[in-house]
Amino acid sequence: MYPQKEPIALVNCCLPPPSGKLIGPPQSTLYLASALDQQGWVSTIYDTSINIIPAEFTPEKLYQFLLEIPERIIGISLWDSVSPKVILATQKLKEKNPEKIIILGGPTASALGEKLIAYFPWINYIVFGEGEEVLQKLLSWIVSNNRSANTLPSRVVGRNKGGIFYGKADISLLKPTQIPLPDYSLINNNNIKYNRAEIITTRGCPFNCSYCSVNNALGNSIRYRNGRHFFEEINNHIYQRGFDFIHILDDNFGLSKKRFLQFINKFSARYPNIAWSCYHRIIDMDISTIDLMVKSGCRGVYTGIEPDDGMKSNNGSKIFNKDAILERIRYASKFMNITGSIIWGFPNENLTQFKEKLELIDEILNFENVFVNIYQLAPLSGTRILNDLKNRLIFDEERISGFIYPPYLSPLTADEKILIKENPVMFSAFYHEDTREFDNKFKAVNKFIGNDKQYIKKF
Ligand code: B12
Repeated sequence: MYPQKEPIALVNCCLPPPSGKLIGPPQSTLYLASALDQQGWVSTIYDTSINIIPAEFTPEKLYQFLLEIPERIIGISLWDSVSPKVILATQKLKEKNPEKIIILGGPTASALGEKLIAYFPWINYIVFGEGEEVLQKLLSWIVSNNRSANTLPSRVVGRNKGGIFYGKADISLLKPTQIPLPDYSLINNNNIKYNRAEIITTRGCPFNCSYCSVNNALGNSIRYRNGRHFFEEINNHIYQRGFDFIHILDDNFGLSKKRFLQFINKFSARYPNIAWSCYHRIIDMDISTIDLMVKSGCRGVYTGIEPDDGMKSNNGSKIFNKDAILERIRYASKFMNITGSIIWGFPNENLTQFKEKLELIDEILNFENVFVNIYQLAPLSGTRILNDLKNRLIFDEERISGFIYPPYLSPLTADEKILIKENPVMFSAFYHEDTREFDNKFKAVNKFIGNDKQYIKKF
C-alpha cells in the first residue's frame, strides 16, 4: 500500500536550448510544486532542458531519463514540440514499469485532452488547464480508497479498466492572487543551471490569434496578478537569488497600458540599477512609451511582427502597417535589443503580402541591435489555423517548422516519424499546408535566408 501523500515527480519536458542561451526555471512545474508543497505534498522537479543536451534528445534518451525517476506518480508538462518523444518514452516506461502512473498536463494536454488517452492507452490521466488546484485533488483521489468520478475534478480525464472516464466535480479558475508564489528553494541544486530570472504576471490571453495556443491551457481571458503579489517575486529574484535582470514572460506585457505604466514607475523607483525585458506589441510602443521603458531599465523587447499588427485592408484581410512598425523599431533599437519574429505560411497570405514581409525584414535588419526570427507556420494543437488547415496538411521531414523543432536538435528518429505520420491530428505542428503556394514560399524563404530553418540575424 502507498501511504497518503506519496512523493510525486514533475517533469518539465522542454526542448533543450542551444548552449549559451539564457534559461529560467520552468514556471509551470515550479508553480505546481509550490502549490503542492503548501498542501503537504512533496514533489521533485526534473527538467529535460537542463539535463539533456540538444544533440542527444531522442525518445530513447528521454526514456532513460524517466527510468531514473524513483517516484511512482509522474506528472509531465506536454508541449507539441516534444509530444512524439513523450509518447514513445512513456510507452516504453510503462512496459518496463507498469505500476508507474503518468499524468499529462500543460499546453498540448489541454488542447488534445481525452484523445491522448484514447490513442495512447499507457497514459493514465490528462489535466486540462491550470494545475495548481486540480493536481493536488487528483493526487488525493489517486491515493484514496473512494474513487468515484463525482469526486474527481471536472478538468481531469482518466483511464481505468472500463475505458475513459471524466471527472465531474466542479472546479473554477484560480484568481491569480490565490496562487502561491513560485518557491525557488524547490529547484534545489539545479539553481546553478538556470541563468535568468523570469516572472509571469498574468494568466490567459483575451485574444484568439489563429496561430497561438496559449488559450488552451490558460483560458481566453486575462487575469492579472496584482503588483504586490508579483513585486514580492521580483524582490526575491533580486535580493535572495542575486539577479540584476528580470525577464517578463507575459505574452503581451503592455496589454493594459495603465498597468504597464504603473509597473514602469514602480520598477524604476525601487530598482534603479536593475534591467528588464518583456514581450510587447511593437505597434503599441510609441516614442514616449519607449522613452519611459528605457528610463526604467528596459533593455530588450521580443515582438511578433504579424499581420495582426497591421491594419485591415479594404477586403478585410490584414496588411502591414509597415511605416509605423519601422519607425518604432528604428527608435527603440537605439536603446535596447529588439527581437522580432515573423511567421510565414498562412494559408490566406497571398504572394504580395508574403514578399512584403521579406522586404520588411530586410529593412528592419538595417538597424542596430535587431534580431529577426523567420518561422514557418506550425499548426499547433488546439489552434484556429489548424482547424482551417486540417484537411490539407502534409508531413515532410525536410519541411518541419524550425519553430517547433529547431535544426540544432537531434533529428527525429524513425519511430517518431512513423508516429507523426500515423497521427496527423495529434502531431499537427510537424505538418504544413499541402499546396503549391506553400512550396513557392518555402523556396523563396530558403533563398532569402540561405537554407537555415531557424533564421536569427543580428547586425
Ligand atoms: C516561457 C515559455 C517558453 C520557454 C520555456 C520555459 C520552460 N517551460 O522551460 C522557452 C522560451 C524555452 C519556450 C520555448 C518554446 N515554446 Co514557449 N512559451 C513560454 C510562455 C511564454 C510561458 C510559459 C509559462 O511559463 N507559462 C506560465 C505557466 C504558469 O503556465 P503553463 O506553462 O501553461 O502551466 C500551467 C498549466 O499549463 C498546467 N500544467 C503545465 N504543465 C503541467 C503538468 C502537469 C502534470 C499538470 C497536472 C498541469 C500542468 O499547470 C500550470 C500551472 O497552472 C508560453 C505562453 C504562456 N503564456 O504560457 C509559451 C508557450 C508555452 N510556448 C509555446 C511554443 C510553441 C514554444 C516552442 C515550441 C516554440 C518556440 N520557438 O517558442 C518552444 C519549445 C519549447 C518546448 N517546451 O519544447 C506554445 C505552446 C504550444 C504547444 N501546444 O506546445 C505557448 C503556449 C505559446 C503560444 N503562443 O502558443 N517557451
